[in-house]
Amino acid sequence: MAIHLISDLHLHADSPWLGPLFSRTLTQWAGQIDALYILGDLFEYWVGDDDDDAFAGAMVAAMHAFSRQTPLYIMHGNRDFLLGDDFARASGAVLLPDPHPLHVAGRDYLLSHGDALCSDDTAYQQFRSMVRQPQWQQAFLQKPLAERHAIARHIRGESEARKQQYGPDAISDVSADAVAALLAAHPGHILIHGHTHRPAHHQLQVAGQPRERWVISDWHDGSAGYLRLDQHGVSAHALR
Ligand code: LP5
Ligand code: MN
Repeated sequence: MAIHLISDLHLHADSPWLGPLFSRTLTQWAGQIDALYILGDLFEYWVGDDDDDAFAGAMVAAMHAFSRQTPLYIMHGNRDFLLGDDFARASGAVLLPDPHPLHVAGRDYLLSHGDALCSDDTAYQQFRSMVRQPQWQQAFLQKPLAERHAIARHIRGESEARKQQYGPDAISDVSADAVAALLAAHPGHILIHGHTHRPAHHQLQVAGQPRERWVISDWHDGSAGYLRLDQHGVSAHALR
């Protein structure tokens, strides 16, 4: 039994390596593993399943080919929370709720994108609760595609500027309290998430019990990675 997990690829057409590495990896893994889980932010941003962008179409086609051989699961990230049922049909991927429990080879895991755990980032959490409302999403999806792209690019710019301003630490990591609360609600589960771009294996204590939190690597500057779950537990690997 072997499950692979990836997260935070942020696929976009302007990168010479991201799309090709993703397609190549799918071809390599198809039929070789029991399932692939994508824990959010597969795309740089997603403005609706009706987007006719050729690059996104090619990525969706590669996923569809993969999913004919191997189960494919995907969770929303903060960049691609608008992935919907039409995307799921076209890609063959099953959309998962966040968090999602998973049992592999005798161990219990809890999968999440990770943005909901960044509870000290109150501006982001406000933004998140707005854009995750079905009525807000319906209204946004009714706007013309060009306008949606313009809004998404604007918010991306704001987000990058904000990160420059605040620097790398502070609020962009998960809050210890939010992690403890989630683990306390799921006794015995090993937490796996992405989003923070701080790949690591954390061992912590919650309510006097030893617990574990794995953070999946993002794909950036030509470097990429994944986690593997098998009979030995969790292991981190590089991709090329
Ligand atoms: O993504 P990243 O790593 O840069 O930072 C995230 C948080 N930022 C985001 C925003 C995404 O980058 C862009 C999302 C694009 C979605 C496209 C479709 C829908 C567009 C709808 C837009 C209204 O998630 C960042 C966190 C960081 O992770 C670390 O956790 O800090 O959060 C922010 O930067 C907070 C936001 O910047 C708050 C923005 C409020 C602006 C609200 C304007 C509403 C305009 C409405 C126009 C119709
Ligand atoms: Mn994210």
